[in-house]
Amino acid sequence: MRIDIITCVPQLLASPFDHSIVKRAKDKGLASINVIDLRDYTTYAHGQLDDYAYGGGAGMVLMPEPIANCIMSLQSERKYDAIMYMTPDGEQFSQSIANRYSMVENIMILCGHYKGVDERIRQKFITHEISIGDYVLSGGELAAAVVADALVRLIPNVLSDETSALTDSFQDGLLAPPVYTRPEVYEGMSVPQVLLSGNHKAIEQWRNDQAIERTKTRRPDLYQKLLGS
Ligand code: 6GU
Repeated sequence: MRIDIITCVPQLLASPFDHSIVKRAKDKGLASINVIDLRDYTTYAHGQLDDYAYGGGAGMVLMPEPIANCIMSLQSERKYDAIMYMTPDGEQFSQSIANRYSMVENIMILCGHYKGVDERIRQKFITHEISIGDYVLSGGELAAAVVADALVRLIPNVLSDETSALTDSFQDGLLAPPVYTRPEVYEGMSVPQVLLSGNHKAIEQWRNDQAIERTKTRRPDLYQKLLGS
């Protein structure tokens, strides 16, 4: 999978993909993530990318031409399966959206900044507008990093058995059960006996019970959805 992220603040994405699972996916040749500096595509003097909003009011808007130049230049190189725009008024990102895109070849992600991008760019190019939650970030960059990370770890062969996505929270609609490692007793708190029993069936049962209990108490909304499905 190739993910191209277009931003006017590439420094914000300097290193999030150079560590851990995403780094390993890149090293294995299963993913490539490219950060593209919008300033390289500006058509205005002094690298200007934004301007005042028509109609007035606070905040700058990213102008359409540099973004269009950038998107069309990338499109001339390859076909994109999706062109996403990160925006708080987009569809809320979820594990099911991540699953849907984890199989595709090429994804472009456009990051807004300030008051966002000119509406006409959204109309002309964007296939999916995505938010990562109901709070406001300074720009789409950190949200794009969230989306890229969630997608890359789902690419086949990125995760090993030990890190399997199948046991992730949300993958089966449930929160993950609690986990423990050494020591067996920490600050007077013992690891649940069943996990030391070697009884794989009992362990599986306990984890499933815990996952259901956690979901019921912490995310009653998710639990109701499961009951309905
Ligand atoms: Cl995608 N962008 C911004 N600026 N803020 C957000 C967001 C995106 N998702 C949640 N808040």
